Amino acid sequence: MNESKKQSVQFRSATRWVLCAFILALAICLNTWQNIDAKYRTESQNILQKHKIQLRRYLIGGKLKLSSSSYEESIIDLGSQQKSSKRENATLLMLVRNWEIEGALASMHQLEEKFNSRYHYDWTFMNDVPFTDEFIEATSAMASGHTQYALIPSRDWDIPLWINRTHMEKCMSVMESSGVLYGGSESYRNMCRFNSGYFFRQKILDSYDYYMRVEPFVQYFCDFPYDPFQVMRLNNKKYGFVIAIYEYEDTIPTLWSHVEEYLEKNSLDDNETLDFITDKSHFSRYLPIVESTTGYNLCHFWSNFEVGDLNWFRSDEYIQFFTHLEKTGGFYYERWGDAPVHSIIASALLKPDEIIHFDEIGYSHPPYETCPHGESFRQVHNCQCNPNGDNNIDISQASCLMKWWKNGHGKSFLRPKTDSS
Ligand SMILES: Nc1nc2c(ncn2[C@@H]2O[C@H](COP(=O)(O)OP(=O)(O)OP(=O)(O)O)[C@@H](O)[C@H]2O)c(=O)[nH]1
Ligand SMILES: *[C@@H]1O[C@H](CO)[C@@H](O)[C@H](O)[C@H]1NC(C)=O
Ligand SMILES: *[C@@H]1O[C@H](CO)[C@@H](O)[C@H](O)[C@H]1NC(C)=O
Ligand SMILES: *[C@@H]1O[C@H](CO)[C@@H](O)[C@H](O)[C@H]1NC(C)=O
Ligand SMILES: [Mg+2]
Repeated sequence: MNESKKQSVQFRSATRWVLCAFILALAICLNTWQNIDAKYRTESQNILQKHKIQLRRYLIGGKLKLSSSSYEESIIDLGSQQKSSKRENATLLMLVRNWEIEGALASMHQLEEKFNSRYHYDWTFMNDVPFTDEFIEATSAMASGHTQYALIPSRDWDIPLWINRTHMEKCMSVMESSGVLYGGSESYRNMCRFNSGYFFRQKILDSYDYYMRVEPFVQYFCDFPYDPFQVMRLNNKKYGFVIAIYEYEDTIPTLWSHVEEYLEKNSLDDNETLDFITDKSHFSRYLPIVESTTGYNLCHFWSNFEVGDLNWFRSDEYIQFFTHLEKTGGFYYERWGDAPVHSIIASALLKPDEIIHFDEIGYSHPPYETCPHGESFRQVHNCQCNPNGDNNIDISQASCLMKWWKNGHGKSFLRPKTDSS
C-alpha cells in the first residue's frame, strides 16, 4: 500500500467512527426527548384530570370550598347558578377624561372578558367636559351592553362659591411643597368631592339600584364566579370592596374631628362597624405601618373598585353625613379622598354584614393587587395572578383586610366569642 492509499483508508475508518458516535448520540438524545415528551404528556394529563374533577365538583353543586371571606353558602352556591341568572338593575360606571381613552378601553376589555360578556350590563360614563365622538364610538364598540354618557353639571363638580379661594390656594401650595400626593391639584379635589357626594345624584343613575365603579387601566385577573350585583341584592349588601388600605394622614388632618362632631350630634343605633376604622391594635407579625394622631386608624376600602347600593348613597342619612363634612371645606382646604369618606360613612351607618369583601375577585389598580388564594378556585376561574407575589396586598403590612376580618363581617372564627355566638 502506498502512503496516500493508507491515509485514505485511515480517513475512511475515522469517518465511520465519527458517524457511529453521532448516530449513537442522536439515539440517546431522541430517547431522552421521548422520555421528556412522555413526562410532559403525563403531567399535562394529570393536570387536566385534576382540573376536570375540580370543575365537575364545582359545577355539579358539590361542596368544593372556594376562597371566600364570608363562608356564606348562599354566595358560594351562586357559582353554579350563574348561567341561568338574569340581569340585575345595575350599571358599570366610569368617571373618566377623554384623553384616558386607552386606559378606559383596556379596563373595559378585561371586565367584558371576565364578567360582562355573559351579562351585558349597561356602561355609564361621566365627565366634567363633553365626551368626544372618538371616545363615544370606541367605548360603545367595546361594550357588550348599552352605553350612555353624562356631562356633570358645574355645581356638582366645580369649586363652590363659598369656598375661600385665597385660603384654598394657600393650603394647596403648602401641601404641594410638603410633597402630599395630588396636594396641589384642584381637579383632583373636584373629583374627590364629586365621588364622595355627587356621583350617585346624577340623573343618569336614577334608573339603577346598583353600580360597579371602573377606572382606566385596572385589571381583573379571574373569571367572575358570580354576578356581584346579584350577590349584593340576595344578601342585602350595601357596599362591596376588594382591597382595604391605610390613608395618608396629611391629606385628612381634620377629617376625623368633623366626623366625631357629627357623631356627637347624631347618635348611632349601632356602632359595631366603627371598630374597623378605630381598632388600632396590630398583628404580631407586623409593626404598625402608620401611626395616626386621631381616633381614626386610617383604614379605608379602596374605592377605585367598589360595588354600591345607590339607594343607600341616595338616602337622607348618607347625604346628611356627607353635607356636614362638605360644609367644613375640607375637600378643598385639605385633600380628602372619596375612599376614606365612603368608608367612614359606611362604617358609621351600615351593619358589618351589610358590607361585603369580594374575596373571589382578582383585581389590580397599580400599585396594589389582590389575588384569590384558593388553588382550585384559581384553576377553575382561569386566574392570571400570583397569590404569593409581592404585589398581592391581602395580608401584607399595608393592608387593612385583617382588621376587617377581625372587626367586620367574614372570618368570624377570628373574632372573640360573644355571648350570643
Ligand atoms: N372627567 C374627569 N375624570 C377624572 C378627573 N380626575 C380624575 N378622574 C377620574 O377619576 C378616577 C380617579 O382618578 P385617578 O387619577 O385614577 O386617581 P387615583 O386612582 O386616586 O390615582 P392614580 O394612582 O393616579 O390612579 C379615574 O377614573 C379618573 O379617570 C377629571 O378631572 N375629570
Ligand atoms: C379668606 O382667607 C384669607 C387667607 O386665609 C383670609 O385672610 C381672609 O380673611 C378670608 N376671607 C374671608 C371672606 O373669610
Ligand atoms: C331600578 O332601580 C330604580 C332605582 O331604584 C327604580 O326606580 C326602577 O324602577 C328599577 N327598575 C326595575 C326594572 O326594577
Ligand atoms: C360604641 O358605643 C358604645 C356604647 O355607647 C361605646 O361604649 C363605644 O365606645 C362606641 N364605640 C365606638 C368605636 O365609638
Ligand atoms: Mg386611579
